[in-house]
Amino acid sequence: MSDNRTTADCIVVGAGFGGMYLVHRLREAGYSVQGFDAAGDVGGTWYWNRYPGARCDIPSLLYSYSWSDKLRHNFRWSEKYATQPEILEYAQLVADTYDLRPFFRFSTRVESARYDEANCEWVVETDAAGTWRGKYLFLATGCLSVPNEPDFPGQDSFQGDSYQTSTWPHEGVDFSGKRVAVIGTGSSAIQSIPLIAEQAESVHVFQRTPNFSLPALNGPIPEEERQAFEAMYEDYRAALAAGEPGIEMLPEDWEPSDEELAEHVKILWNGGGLVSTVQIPRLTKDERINAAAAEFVRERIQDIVDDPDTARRLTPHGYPIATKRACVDTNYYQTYNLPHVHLVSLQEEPLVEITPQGVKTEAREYPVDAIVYALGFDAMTGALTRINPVGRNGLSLQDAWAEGPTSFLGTTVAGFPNLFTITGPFSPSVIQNVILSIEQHVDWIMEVLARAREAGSATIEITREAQQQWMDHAADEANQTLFPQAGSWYMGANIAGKPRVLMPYVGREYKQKLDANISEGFPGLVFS
Ligand code: N01
Repeated sequence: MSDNRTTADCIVVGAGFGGMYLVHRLREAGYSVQGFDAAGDVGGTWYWNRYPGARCDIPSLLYSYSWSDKLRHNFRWSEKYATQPEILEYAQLVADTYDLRPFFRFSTRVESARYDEANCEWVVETDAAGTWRGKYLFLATGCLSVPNEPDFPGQDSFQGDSYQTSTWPHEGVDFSGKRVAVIGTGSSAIQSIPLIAEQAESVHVFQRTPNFSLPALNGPIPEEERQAFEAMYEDYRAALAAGEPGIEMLPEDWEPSDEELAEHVKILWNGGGLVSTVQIPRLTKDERINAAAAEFVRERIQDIVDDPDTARRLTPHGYPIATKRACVDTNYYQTYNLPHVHLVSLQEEPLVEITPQGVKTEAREYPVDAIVYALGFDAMTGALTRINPVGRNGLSLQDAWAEGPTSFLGTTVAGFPNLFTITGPFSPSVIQNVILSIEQHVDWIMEVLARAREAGSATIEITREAQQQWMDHAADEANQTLFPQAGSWYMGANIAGKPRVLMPYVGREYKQKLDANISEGFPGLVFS
């Protein structure tokens, strides 16, 4: 916006799917809004993650807002799992359709925020738009938006080209004739390695922990599937609104015989993608069920990969399947059968340093022309603690979270009045379709704001007691699962020094709990 305002009712950080829906709803409700995003346009994580093969792992038809029939009818997803350019195109259509861009300043990073207790408002410092004040501050900063930066000895001396999957060059990269190293084997690497291998002269993949990856069975969406989706759409949306999964599931108390279990886990290979893991009840709770599923996937890796030694090194052990987010791939394991693709196990030969020529492990040096770092993110809390809002009594979020994050419902934090997080810690966020998580949070927030407006409240704040009750409940739910057994980014384990706690809320009926909070008059929230 080209006016000289420096105040708004609502300040929104992030122009991804969270920030866009929020800005739309706030505008509709008549608030003045100013949004900021460090990116040059809308799209959030899909603006930055442009590496080859980047796709969603939730079926595209579901990886869409449910609140707009207009968008649904005006956008035609081409494949079961959409590519990053197509998702970005969808995000741009959202911005165009609802005229959202004028409410954002792009290429503008929010660097800090402090609560001005005397005036009951947030004071936000940006790098390119000065200081802004707003009654409410919304952090729609995304769960996977702050890269885990490479920090290897010698990396600055490397004479070839270096890339990060999470900040890929917009113009793309041509690896033809190049010797390429890929460091990391999470979803980003697993999606990009087969495509990099199509171009490169050689690929060396440096793997610290083998991952479980399931075939996407991707392809164009058949017309009959599209029509079937349209036919069931209203029922599906009603199910989501009631907090139900919206897909057919086995009952949670399913107790299969060993034979039934062995038969059912085949769904991991013929179900296509992550949704198949959801269709195995108690996969992340029951050791027996999990072990059968994990063993089935291990056997498939052995079947696919020709070289027994490579197959052995690719086979995950030591943590339950789906407790690190399972990956979804197209030809990942098959790629290791190509003569120019090599797997280096960093468990067998730890990485020592990056040299001017390439990657050096304890066993040898691998000369390469390019290094792709696919090291993941400071997930779920990284973007929040980087802004590090300072709330009541000068307490910063980093200090408040020194022992681990705290939150009520994943939407608000005690000591930080009028501040809301979208898909914050202790909400399902990344454990379910994140677009759905976003909608649930924005819808709840709009109800809270309506109540504050009705009551003429200057502040909205969660009590420490209510927050603690939610945290205790989230911890109880977490402790009934196998998630704590894995060193995952869900647990903060991928970032040195980060407290270990299961950050996504893994209990059932989260939506019902949000709804109950509304219908019971927001217990725990103080409107004053
Ligand atoms: O990141 P990751 P990602 N030395 O954290 C390794 C979503 N996503 O960007 O496992 C050597 O999973 C690390 O090793 P380890 C999705 O939710 C979705 O790939 O920590 N290696 C690991 O192998 C996903 O889960 C899609 O031992 C190091 C890798 O780097 C999330 O984003 C696509 C290392 C990081 O894997 C993150 O995925 C892409 C070091 N110092 C992403 N540090 C879809 O399909 C880290 N590693 C939708």
